[in-house]
Parts: sequence; C-alpha cells; structure tokens
Amino acid sequence: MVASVSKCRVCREPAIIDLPRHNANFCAEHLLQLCRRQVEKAIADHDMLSLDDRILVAVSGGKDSLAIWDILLELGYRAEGLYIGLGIGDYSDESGGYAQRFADERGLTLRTIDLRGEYGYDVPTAAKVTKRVPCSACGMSKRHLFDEAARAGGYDVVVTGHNLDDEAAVLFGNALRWDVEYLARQLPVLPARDGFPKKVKPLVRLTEREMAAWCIVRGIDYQVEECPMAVGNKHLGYKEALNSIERQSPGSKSAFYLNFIERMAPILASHSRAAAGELVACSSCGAPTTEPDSGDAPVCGFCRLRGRVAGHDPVPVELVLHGGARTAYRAARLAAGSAASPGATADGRTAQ
Ligand code: Q46
Ligand code: ZN
Ligand code: ZN
Repeated sequence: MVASVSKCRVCREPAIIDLPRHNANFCAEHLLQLCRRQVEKAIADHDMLSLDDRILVAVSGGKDSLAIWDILLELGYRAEGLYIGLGIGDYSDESGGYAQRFADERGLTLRTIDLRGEYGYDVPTAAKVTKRVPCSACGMSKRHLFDEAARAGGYDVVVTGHNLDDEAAVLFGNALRWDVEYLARQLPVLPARDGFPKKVKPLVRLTEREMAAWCIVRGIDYQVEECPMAVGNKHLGYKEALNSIERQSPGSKSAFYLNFIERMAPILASHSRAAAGELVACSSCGAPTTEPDSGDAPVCGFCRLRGRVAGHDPVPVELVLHGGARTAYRAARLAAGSAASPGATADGRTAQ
C-alpha cells in the first residue's frame, strides 16, 4: 500500500497500492478492474472456461482460492466450492471457518470433505507414518479428492487458486533441475482426459500481493497464516529468491513465467509423457491410474496411501515438525492462546 499522495494511473484519484511491475499505482476501483482483466485474459488466452461450465473451485480458506471464487462469480461464471479438511490442527479448523463463512455470507454452495472422518487419516499422520514430507501426501490426497468430486458431481472443470508467485516458484524449481517432464506439464490448463477432469489456474497472471489486496478491498476475510507444514518447503525458498530478483528488477517474475508459457511450453509439449501413458481403473476406488508392471490388480496412489495410514492414531501437528518449525509453531499457538501440549494426542479435529 502507498502514501495517499500517489495517484491512480487510471483516474488520478488517491492510490491504495503501488505495483512496480506495472510501474503504476492504483485506486481500489482500478485495482479490482486490473485483477478482473488479468483473469479474463488468462481465461481467454488458454481457453480455460466457458459461461456454461459447471465449475468446482478448490477452496482452502486462503486469499487466492476465495479471491478466484469471488472473481469468477463477478464475471458471471457458475462456480461452487469444495473444501477438504486435512486435519492440520488449529490451522485446518480456522481455514475451514474462513471458507464456510465466505460461502454462507454469499449464499454459495460449499461442499466439504473431512479426510479423517471420511477416509480415516489426516495429513500429519500420513506424513509421520510414510516418513515423507507432509506436502507430498497432502498434495496427492487433494488432487485425488478434487478429481473424484468433479467426476461424481458432474463438474466440467476444477479451478485452483495457484497464482503467479506459486507458478513461478514451481517453474524455478523445475528449471533448477531441468526436469523436462515436469516443465512440459507446467501449464495453466490441463485438459480433461481418461477420467481426469479439466483443471485450470485463472490466477496465473496475478501475484500474491495483488490477491491479498483484492480480498482487502472486497472485504473478504481469509486465513492469513501459512500452513505450519509448509515451513522448510523448498518452494518458500524459491519464492524468496524470486522476490529478491523482482525487487531489483520489477517485472522479472511475470516475464520468467509468462514468457515460459508463451515461448518454451510449446517447444516442450512433445515431451509430455502424461499424454501418452495408458491408464486403467483403480481396483479399489475406480479412479484412473497407471497399470502396474507386476500384473497385480491396479491400485491408485491415494488408495495405497490410505491403506498404509488409515487406522493409525492421529499424530499432532507439532510432532511432525522439526527444529525451528516446531518452535515457530508453538510460539504461534501460544500467541493465539491455544498452545498444544507437547506429546498430546491429537483430537482428530475436522476441516483443513
Ligand atoms: S500441500 Fe503442504 Fe499445502 Fe498441504 S501440507 Fe500444507 S503446505 S496445505 S498448499
Ligand atoms: Zn483509479
Ligand atoms: Zn484408488
């Protein structure tokens, strides 16, 4: 946000935000206009959505997913929400509350899935039992459940709130390793195929800061805290690195990502193995999955994970965190007046 002496580039009224990558300041009204136009451009450039589509928005309770739901409704799309309760302690409880209040205040349909209540596990427990980073089990569970909900509910497309910062950070990580398979699939649209719904990211032209500003101007209350499981996540480091470059050279982040999509992605398209792989139905849940080499019945990654971790006693969030992350989590809980006692048994709270 900027001092009131700055003027909006469009109307010359006092500005509320400076956007160095546009080399301009904007008032509230014209910030909203800019955000809407960027979403419309992303949708049009990549043929993401049509007004007839039944859209399912993946809602986390954070600024991005609530903002894109809000923007799509403003633009006249038919969008409902799905919130998945991941069981990440107080963070999930609070996030679910923000999502539900957003929907209730606007009379919107928000579907909810409670991972522990309906599938017998939560993200901290899955991380502990599998000894893998929490985001791995979490991401896979979310993808599976959003796909399944879209299939079961007859939705045409799943919308996620990934923004420019998210996508640039993922691109940065993939480019650091020159992971051609991942680079080839890092597109703002994944078309429907073999039982998977179409998935789109209409916020790829907008930054985290712009989305936070959208929510503030529109009076949207959202989960401000980061997921405690994200501490130490490589993508946070990539975001910091890109932000440092952006401060030196405004516009670098969007050029890095948007020029990749325009210039490199078409060159890499032929490397996308995903388009070529044969898929079969999971013998347990029916979801599309790859055929096992062994000749065994096919079982998808989600069902394998669930089979391994369901039924384990819930593991409290802080027992999954290490070192500084655990200290930071305890401090945050103390500050919030809800310190979890070390070693306490989790209570299987619902919501994300
Ligand atoms: S993947 Fe990882 Fe997120 Fe899941 S564990 Fe938290 S940070 S919520 S987008
Ligand atoms: Zn203005
Ligand atoms: Zn399955």
